[in-house]
Amino acid sequence: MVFKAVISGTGLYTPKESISNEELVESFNAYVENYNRANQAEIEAGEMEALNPSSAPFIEKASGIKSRYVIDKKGVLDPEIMHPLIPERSNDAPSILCEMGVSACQDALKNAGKTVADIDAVIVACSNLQRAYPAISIELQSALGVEGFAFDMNVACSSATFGIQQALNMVETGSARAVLVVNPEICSSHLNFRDRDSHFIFGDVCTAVVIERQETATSAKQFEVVDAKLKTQFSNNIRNNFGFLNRCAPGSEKDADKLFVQQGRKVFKEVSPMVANIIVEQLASCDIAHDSLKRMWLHQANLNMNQLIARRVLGRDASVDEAPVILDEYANTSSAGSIIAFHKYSADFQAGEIGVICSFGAGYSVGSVVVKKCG
Ligand code: CO8
Repeated sequence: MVFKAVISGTGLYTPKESISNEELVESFNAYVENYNRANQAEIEAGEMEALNPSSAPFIEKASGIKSRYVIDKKGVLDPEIMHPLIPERSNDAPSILCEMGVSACQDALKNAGKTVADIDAVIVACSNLQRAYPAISIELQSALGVEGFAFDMNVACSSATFGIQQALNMVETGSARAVLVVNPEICSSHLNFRDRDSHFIFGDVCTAVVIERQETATSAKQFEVVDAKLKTQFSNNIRNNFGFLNRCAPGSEKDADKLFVQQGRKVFKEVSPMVANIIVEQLASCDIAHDSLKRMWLHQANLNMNQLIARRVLGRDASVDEAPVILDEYANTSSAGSIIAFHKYSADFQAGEIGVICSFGAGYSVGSVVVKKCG
């Protein structure tokens, strides 16, 4: 059997607390002052390097980020702590990723006009999972009351689009009537807030997407999936070595490479043309002229990067209407970024209008999904 698949609804969970660049920089610079004071003798003797302060104008200019939502503001901003404080929960209580997922899924189901009885599968697709097993997706499936099956997957920032592609396969081949793809991202927990080059990059959020057969879809918000293209190419330029083998190399568990590390400039230079080429080739293979593209919901890592990609695709500068920006408010939320943009900026689409949801990041990985508004 081959069924046509549509994206019939999206959902968003946004944490209550947010941190401005100014607040983040104040905390970082307090840490720098404390560090330089504590190591003054060694620094003056040339035995240690002094740390440099961060700057809010630099952050906004280099990335386009103005603020980010976080699960725990107090821990992140305390110069003595500089990470979120998220207490462990008993095994009988829902995990925090599951809780975020329930909220985003309820929103997505409402927007799709569906109930849990219509869903056959749950995919949790995100950059970092809080435990090895049981799968967060199976816990979420149970919390929602979904029959059928669930699994977790991770392709870093491209997890959502890669998850959508898996859901499309399931719906099109008939192994599931409808699938929830869920992206709980607590990026603040694997960000090194003591690293000046990257302390401002990430935020926390959860998104969810309902993919179902076109014949069952009733939502006014439904988009036909015209094409989905995935591409990966190995790179060490974005890396996090946290994992279950860390304890087997005693003493290295707290090294900086057990958190997010990147060569930001290299990523920018290598990934931007790769993404633009993939979108251009995909549109050509779908016989879609670039001037009939209404919008690109791009991965939200860096504003300058998105403007460059959009310019290469369109052959001219893109307006914010053509390439909407949410990273000013949310920062980089890994796999959720392009879905937040789609969630917030797709209601004005008329039947037949076309857009591209495109994510890119660690791996490298690129996932590009061409969608057309249904009538
Ligand atoms: N304040 C003031 N100055 C600074 C700061 C700061 N905070 N940081 C750096 N500088 C200085 C540097 O020292 C440098 O000074 P100088 O020129 O004197 O040497 C100057 O500013 C320029 O530094 P950079 O070259 O590093 O700055 P860039 O212009 O390249 O901007 C960015 C840095 C914003 C990081 C940029 O390179 C970027 O955004 N690149 C793209 C990165 C990207 O897209 N990454 C995707 C990663 S996300 C992903 O795949 C998901 C991973 C899984 C999720 C992980 C969750 C935690």
